[in-house]
Amino acid sequence: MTRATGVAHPNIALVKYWEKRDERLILPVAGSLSLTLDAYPTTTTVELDETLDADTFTLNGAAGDETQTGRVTRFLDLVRELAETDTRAHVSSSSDVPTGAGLASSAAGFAALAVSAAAAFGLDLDAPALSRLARRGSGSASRSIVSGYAVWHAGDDEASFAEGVTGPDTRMVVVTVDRSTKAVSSREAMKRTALTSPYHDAWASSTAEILEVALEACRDDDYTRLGRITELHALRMHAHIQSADPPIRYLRAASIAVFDDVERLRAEGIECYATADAGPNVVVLTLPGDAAAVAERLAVHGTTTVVGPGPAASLVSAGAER
Ligand code: 2P0
Repeated sequence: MTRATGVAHPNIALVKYWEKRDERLILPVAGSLSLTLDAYPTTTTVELDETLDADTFTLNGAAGDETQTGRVTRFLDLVRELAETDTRAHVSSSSDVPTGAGLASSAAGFAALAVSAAAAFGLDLDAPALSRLARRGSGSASRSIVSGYAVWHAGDDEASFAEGVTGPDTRMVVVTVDRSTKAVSSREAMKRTALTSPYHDAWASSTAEILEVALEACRDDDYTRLGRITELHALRMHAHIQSADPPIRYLRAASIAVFDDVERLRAEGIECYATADAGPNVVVLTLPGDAAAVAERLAVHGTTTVVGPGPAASLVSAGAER
Protein backbone atom coordinates (compact mmCIF):
# COMPACT_ATOMS: atom_id res chain seq x y z
CA MET A 1 0.00 0.00 0.00
CA THR A 2 1.14 3.48 -0.75
CA ARG A 3 -0.16 6.49 1.05
CA ALA A 4 0.48 10.22 1.07
CA THR A 5 -0.92 13.19 2.96
CA GLY A 6 -1.09 16.75 1.63
CA VAL A 7 -2.32 20.08 2.99
CA ALA A 8 -3.66 23.19 1.23
CA HIS A 9 -5.40 26.46 2.13
CA PRO A 10 -8.29 28.37 0.53
CA ASN A 11 -7.70 31.48 -1.58
CA ILE A 12 -9.67 34.66 -2.21
CA ALA A 13 -9.68 36.14 -5.70
CA LEU A 14 -8.95 39.85 -6.21
CA VAL A 15 -9.52 39.49 -9.96
CA LYS A 16 -12.26 36.87 -10.23
CA TYR A 17 -12.56 33.65 -12.17
CA TRP A 18 -16.04 33.39 -13.61
CA GLU A 19 -17.01 31.17 -16.57
CA LYS A 20 -15.16 28.51 -18.50
CA ARG A 21 -14.35 28.33 -22.16
CA ASP A 22 -13.86 24.56 -21.80
CA GLU A 23 -15.98 22.67 -19.26
CA ARG A 24 -14.07 19.38 -19.43
CA LEU A 25 -10.58 20.82 -19.14
CA ILE A 26 -11.75 23.65 -16.83
CA LEU A 27 -10.16 26.42 -18.85
CA PRO A 28 -11.31 29.91 -17.78
CA VAL A 29 -12.48 32.63 -20.18
CA ALA A 30 -9.88 34.93 -18.59
CA GLY A 31 -7.04 34.79 -16.07
CA SER A 32 -7.50 35.63 -12.38
CA LEU A 33 -5.47 36.78 -9.36
CA SER A 34 -5.84 35.58 -5.77
CA LEU A 35 -4.30 35.48 -2.33
CA THR A 36 -3.82 32.08 -0.71
CA LEU A 37 -4.71 32.34 2.98
CA ASP A 38 -2.95 31.24 6.16
CA ALA A 39 -6.15 29.86 7.71
CA TYR A 40 -8.62 26.98 7.33
CA PRO A 41 -6.35 24.21 5.93
CA THR A 42 -7.68 21.05 4.31
CA THR A 43 -5.60 17.93 4.98
CA THR A 44 -6.11 14.93 2.73
CA THR A 45 -4.70 11.40 2.81
CA VAL A 46 -4.78 9.13 -0.24
CA GLU A 47 -4.07 5.46 0.32
CA LEU A 48 -3.90 3.04 -2.60
CA ASP A 49 -5.62 -0.32 -2.07
CA GLU A 50 -5.42 -2.98 -4.76
CA THR A 51 -8.32 -4.91 -3.20
CA LEU A 52 -10.81 -2.05 -3.76
CA ASP A 53 -13.38 -2.02 -6.60
CA ALA A 54 -14.25 1.64 -6.09
CA ASP A 55 -12.64 4.66 -4.41
CA THR A 56 -13.86 5.58 -0.94
CA PHE A 57 -14.13 9.15 0.37
CA THR A 58 -14.63 10.46 3.89
CA LEU A 59 -14.89 14.12 4.88
CA ASN A 60 -14.29 15.02 8.54
CA GLY A 61 -14.81 11.37 9.47
CA ALA A 62 -18.17 10.87 7.69
CA ALA A 63 -18.66 9.05 4.37
CA GLY A 64 -18.91 11.53 1.50
CA ASP A 65 -22.19 11.68 -0.44
CA GLU A 66 -22.55 10.40 -4.02
CA THR A 67 -21.78 13.76 -5.62
CA GLN A 68 -18.64 14.34 -3.54
CA THR A 69 -17.35 10.79 -4.02
CA GLY A 70 -18.09 10.96 -7.76
CA ARG A 71 -16.07 14.16 -8.06
CA VAL A 72 -13.15 12.60 -6.16
CA THR A 73 -13.26 9.49 -8.36
CA ARG A 74 -13.35 11.51 -11.59
CA PHE A 75 -10.34 13.44 -10.33
CA LEU A 76 -8.45 10.26 -9.36
CA ASP A 77 -9.22 8.87 -12.84
CA LEU A 78 -7.05 11.69 -14.25
CA VAL A 79 -4.25 10.79 -11.83
CA ARG A 80 -4.59 7.09 -12.69
CA GLU A 81 -4.34 7.94 -16.37
CA LEU A 82 -1.07 9.82 -15.74
CA ALA A 83 0.25 7.00 -13.51
CA GLU A 84 -0.94 4.30 -15.95
CA THR A 85 -2.70 2.26 -13.28
CA ASP A 86 -6.26 1.37 -12.32
CA THR A 87 -5.66 0.95 -8.59
CA ARG A 88 -8.42 2.45 -6.43
CA ALA A 89 -7.85 4.46 -3.28
CA HIS A 90 -9.19 5.45 0.12
CA VAL A 91 -9.36 9.23 0.37
CA SER A 92 -9.92 10.92 3.71
CA SER A 93 -10.09 14.64 4.10
CA SER A 94 -10.42 16.97 7.06
CA SER A 95 -11.22 20.62 6.68
CA ASP A 96 -11.25 23.54 9.07
CA VAL A 97 -13.36 25.79 6.83
CA PRO A 98 -16.36 26.84 8.92
CA THR A 99 -19.57 25.85 7.12
CA GLY A 100 -20.94 28.73 5.11
CA ALA A 101 -18.05 31.05 5.95
CA GLY A 102 -17.96 32.14 2.34
CA LEU A 103 -14.61 30.55 1.62
CA ALA A 104 -14.76 28.03 -1.19
CA SER A 105 -13.90 24.61 0.21
CA SER A 106 -13.26 23.19 -3.27
CA ALA A 107 -10.07 25.24 -3.80
CA ALA A 108 -8.23 23.91 -0.74
CA GLY A 109 -9.90 20.51 -1.18
CA PHE A 110 -8.72 19.81 -4.72
CA ALA A 111 -5.30 21.39 -4.13
CA ALA A 112 -4.74 19.06 -1.15
CA LEU A 113 -6.08 16.11 -3.18
CA ALA A 114 -3.80 16.92 -6.13
CA VAL A 115 -0.69 16.99 -3.93
CA SER A 116 -1.55 13.82 -1.98
CA ALA A 117 -2.87 11.80 -4.94
CA ALA A 118 0.13 12.68 -7.15
CA ALA A 119 2.51 11.45 -4.41
CA ALA A 120 0.49 8.33 -3.55
CA PHE A 121 0.36 7.30 -7.22
CA GLY A 122 4.11 7.94 -7.58
CA LEU A 123 3.93 10.93 -9.94
CA ASP A 124 6.74 13.46 -9.74
CA LEU A 125 5.00 16.72 -10.71
CA ASP A 126 6.45 20.22 -10.46
CA ALA A 127 4.33 23.14 -9.20
CA PRO A 128 2.88 24.13 -12.62
CA ALA A 129 1.93 20.50 -13.32
CA LEU A 130 0.31 20.19 -9.87
CA SER A 131 -1.58 23.43 -10.49
CA ARG A 132 -2.83 22.14 -13.87
CA LEU A 133 -3.92 18.91 -12.19
CA ALA A 134 -5.70 20.72 -9.31
CA ARG A 135 -7.46 22.90 -11.93
CA ARG A 136 -9.19 19.81 -13.31
CA GLY A 137 -10.86 19.26 -9.91
CA SER A 138 -11.95 22.87 -9.45
CA GLY A 139 -10.68 25.92 -11.31
CA SER A 140 -9.88 27.95 -8.20
CA ALA A 141 -7.85 25.01 -6.78
CA SER A 142 -5.13 25.76 -9.36
CA ARG A 143 -4.36 28.91 -7.33
CA SER A 144 -4.22 27.18 -3.92
CA ILE A 145 -1.15 25.22 -5.07
CA VAL A 146 0.75 28.53 -4.86
CA SER A 147 1.63 30.63 -1.76
CA GLY A 148 0.47 34.24 -1.34
CA TYR A 149 -0.52 36.09 -4.51
CA ALA A 150 -1.18 33.73 -7.42
CA VAL A 151 -2.03 34.49 -11.03
CA TRP A 152 -3.92 31.74 -12.87
CA HIS A 153 -3.23 32.07 -16.57
CA ALA A 154 -5.94 31.59 -19.15
CA GLY A 155 -4.83 29.60 -22.20
CA ASP A 156 -4.84 26.01 -23.34
CA ASP A 157 -4.44 22.96 -21.11
CA GLU A 158 -0.62 23.23 -21.06
CA ALA A 159 -0.52 26.97 -20.35
CA SER A 160 -3.38 27.28 -17.87
CA PHE A 161 -1.76 27.03 -14.43
CA ALA A 162 -1.18 29.37 -11.49
CA GLU A 163 2.12 30.85 -10.43
CA GLY A 164 3.25 33.13 -7.63
CA VAL A 165 3.66 36.89 -7.97
CA THR A 166 4.87 39.42 -5.40
CA GLY A 167 2.46 42.10 -4.24
CA PRO A 168 1.70 44.50 -1.39
CA ASP A 169 1.64 43.18 2.19
CA THR A 170 -2.05 42.91 3.11
CA ARG A 171 -4.52 41.25 5.45
CA MET A 172 -8.08 40.17 4.73
CA VAL A 173 -11.02 40.49 7.09
CA VAL A 174 -13.60 37.78 6.41
CA VAL A 175 -17.07 39.07 7.34
CA THR A 176 -19.54 36.20 7.66
CA VAL A 177 -23.01 37.70 7.40
CA ASP A 178 -24.96 34.55 6.46
CA ARG A 179 -24.08 30.89 6.96
CA SER A 180 -26.86 29.30 4.88
CA THR A 181 -25.94 27.15 1.88
CA LYS A 182 -26.14 29.00 -1.42
CA ALA A 183 -29.10 28.22 -3.66
CA VAL A 184 -27.07 27.97 -6.89
CA SER A 185 -23.55 26.48 -6.93
CA SER A 186 -20.88 28.58 -8.62
CA ARG A 187 -20.40 25.84 -11.21
CA GLU A 188 -24.09 26.00 -12.18
CA ALA A 189 -24.20 29.79 -11.98
CA MET A 190 -21.16 30.11 -14.25
CA LYS A 191 -22.92 27.99 -16.87
CA ARG A 192 -26.11 30.02 -16.62
CA THR A 193 -24.32 33.36 -16.95
CA ALA A 194 -22.30 32.08 -19.91
CA LEU A 195 -25.47 30.90 -21.66
CA THR A 196 -27.81 33.78 -20.89
CA SER A 197 -25.99 36.99 -19.93
CA PRO A 198 -25.83 39.60 -22.70
CA TYR A 199 -22.60 40.88 -21.10
CA HIS A 200 -20.55 37.71 -21.62
CA ASP A 201 -18.03 39.09 -24.15
CA ALA A 202 -17.53 42.34 -22.26
CA TRP A 203 -16.98 40.40 -19.03
CA ALA A 204 -14.28 38.19 -20.56
CA SER A 205 -12.40 40.99 -22.34
CA SER A 206 -12.60 43.46 -19.43
CA THR A 207 -11.39 40.80 -16.97
CA ALA A 208 -8.34 40.09 -19.14
CA GLU A 209 -7.59 43.84 -19.27
CA ILE A 210 -8.10 44.43 -15.55
CA LEU A 211 -5.85 41.46 -14.72
CA GLU A 212 -2.97 43.17 -16.53
CA VAL A 213 -3.51 46.34 -14.50
CA ALA A 214 -3.74 44.33 -11.26
CA LEU A 215 -0.46 42.54 -12.06
CA GLU A 216 1.16 45.92 -12.73
CA ALA A 217 -0.13 47.14 -9.34
CA CYS A 218 1.41 44.03 -7.73
CA ARG A 219 4.74 44.67 -9.45
CA ASP A 220 4.65 48.32 -8.30
CA ASP A 221 3.67 47.32 -4.73
CA ASP A 222 0.68 49.65 -5.23
CA TYR A 223 -1.87 48.72 -2.55
CA THR A 224 -4.31 51.49 -3.47
CA ARG A 225 -4.53 50.50 -7.12
CA LEU A 226 -4.85 46.81 -6.29
CA GLY A 227 -7.55 47.53 -3.72
CA ARG A 228 -9.59 49.68 -6.12
CA ILE A 229 -9.42 46.95 -8.74
CA THR A 230 -10.44 44.32 -6.19
CA GLU A 231 -13.67 46.11 -5.26
CA LEU A 232 -14.46 47.16 -8.83
CA HIS A 233 -14.00 43.66 -10.21
CA ALA A 234 -16.09 42.02 -7.47
CA LEU A 235 -19.00 44.37 -8.19
CA ARG A 236 -18.63 43.80 -11.93
CA MET A 237 -18.78 40.04 -11.36
CA HIS A 238 -21.95 40.36 -9.29
CA ALA A 239 -23.51 42.66 -11.90
CA HIS A 240 -22.70 40.04 -14.53
CA ILE A 241 -24.13 37.19 -12.42
CA GLN A 242 -27.30 39.21 -11.77
CA SER A 243 -27.74 39.65 -15.51
CA ALA A 244 -28.29 35.89 -16.01
CA ASP A 245 -31.77 34.63 -16.91
CA PRO A 246 -33.23 33.70 -14.47
CA PRO A 247 -31.11 36.16 -12.44
CA ILE A 248 -28.88 34.97 -9.61
CA ARG A 249 -28.34 37.28 -6.65
CA TYR A 250 -25.66 36.25 -4.17
CA LEU A 251 -25.32 39.51 -2.24
CA ARG A 252 -27.84 40.11 0.57
CA ALA A 253 -28.81 43.34 2.30
CA ALA A 254 -26.18 42.64 4.97
CA SER A 255 -23.50 42.19 2.28
CA ILE A 256 -24.34 45.59 0.77
CA ALA A 257 -24.21 47.11 4.26
CA VAL A 258 -20.60 45.89 4.58
CA PHE A 259 -19.71 47.48 1.21
CA ASP A 260 -21.34 50.72 2.50
CA ASP A 261 -19.29 50.65 5.70
CA VAL A 262 -16.08 49.94 3.78
CA GLU A 263 -16.78 53.09 1.74
CA ARG A 264 -17.33 55.01 5.01
CA LEU A 265 -14.08 53.65 6.45
CA ARG A 266 -12.24 54.91 3.36
CA ALA A 267 -13.83 58.34 3.76
CA GLU A 268 -12.48 58.32 7.33
CA GLY A 269 -8.99 57.55 6.05
CA ILE A 270 -8.79 53.78 6.59
CA GLU A 271 -7.95 52.39 3.20
CA CYS A 272 -9.84 49.11 2.79
CA TYR A 273 -11.65 47.47 -0.11
CA ALA A 274 -14.47 44.90 -0.24
CA THR A 275 -14.90 41.80 -2.36
CA ALA A 276 -17.36 38.88 -2.33
CA ASP A 277 -17.44 35.49 -4.05
CA ALA A 278 -20.47 33.46 -5.11
CA GLY A 279 -22.23 33.99 -1.80
CA PRO A 280 -23.36 36.70 0.64
CA ASN A 281 -20.20 36.95 2.74
CA VAL A 282 -17.74 39.78 2.24
CA VAL A 283 -13.95 39.79 2.46
CA VAL A 284 -12.21 43.10 3.07
CA LEU A 285 -8.68 43.84 1.92
CA THR A 286 -6.76 45.98 4.41
CA LEU A 287 -3.24 47.08 5.27
CA PRO A 288 -1.76 44.91 8.07
CA GLY A 289 -1.86 47.79 10.58
CA ASP A 290 -5.57 48.49 9.96
CA ALA A 291 -6.88 44.90 10.04
CA ALA A 292 -7.85 44.82 13.72
CA ALA A 293 -9.69 48.18 13.54
CA VAL A 294 -11.53 47.15 10.35
CA ALA A 295 -12.54 43.81 11.92
CA GLU A 296 -13.85 45.57 15.02
CA ARG A 297 -15.81 48.13 13.01
CA LEU A 298 -17.41 45.49 10.74
CA ALA A 299 -18.28 43.09 13.59
CA VAL A 300 -21.74 44.67 13.75
CA HIS A 301 -22.55 42.85 10.47
CA GLY A 302 -21.42 39.34 11.48
CA THR A 303 -18.44 37.28 12.57
CA THR A 304 -15.11 38.82 11.55
CA THR A 305 -11.84 36.93 11.16
CA VAL A 306 -8.49 38.43 10.16
CA VAL A 307 -6.46 36.26 7.78
CA GLY A 308 -3.13 36.79 6.04
CA PRO A 309 -1.15 35.42 3.12
CA GLY A 310 -0.62 31.67 3.40
CA PRO A 311 1.70 28.92 2.21
CA ALA A 312 1.73 26.79 -0.92
CA ALA A 313 0.03 23.38 -0.89
CA SER A 314 2.50 20.82 0.41
CA LEU A 315 3.12 17.19 1.11
CA VAL A 316 2.97 16.35 4.82
CA SER A 317 4.04 12.72 4.56
CA ALA A 318 4.42 9.96 2.01
CA GLY A 319 5.41 6.34 2.35
CA ALA A 320 4.77 2.73 1.56
CA GLU A 321 3.95 1.62 5.12
CA ARG A 322 0.45 1.38 6.53
C1 2P0 B 1 -12.93 32.96 -7.81
N1 2P0 B 1 -15.13 31.77 -7.69
O1 2P0 B 1 -12.15 33.49 -8.63
C2 2P0 B 1 -14.39 32.91 -8.18
C3 2P0 B 1 -15.14 34.10 -7.68
C4 2P0 B 1 -16.38 32.15 -7.11
C5 2P0 B 1 -16.51 33.60 -7.34
O2 2P0 B 1 -13.60 30.31 -8.34
O3 2P0 B 1 -16.53 25.01 -11.46
O4 2P0 B 1 -15.40 26.37 -7.28
O5 2P0 B 1 -15.03 24.05 -9.71
O6 2P0 B 1 -14.08 25.47 -11.55
O7 2P0 B 1 -13.39 27.02 -8.69
C6 2P0 B 1 -15.58 29.37 -7.58
O8 2P0 B 1 -15.44 28.48 -8.62
O9 2P0 B 1 -15.56 26.49 -9.81
C7 2P0 B 1 -14.71 30.51 -7.90
P1 2P0 B 1 -15.29 25.19 -10.69
P2 2P0 B 1 -14.86 27.02 -8.52
O10 2P0 B 1 -12.53 32.52 -6.70
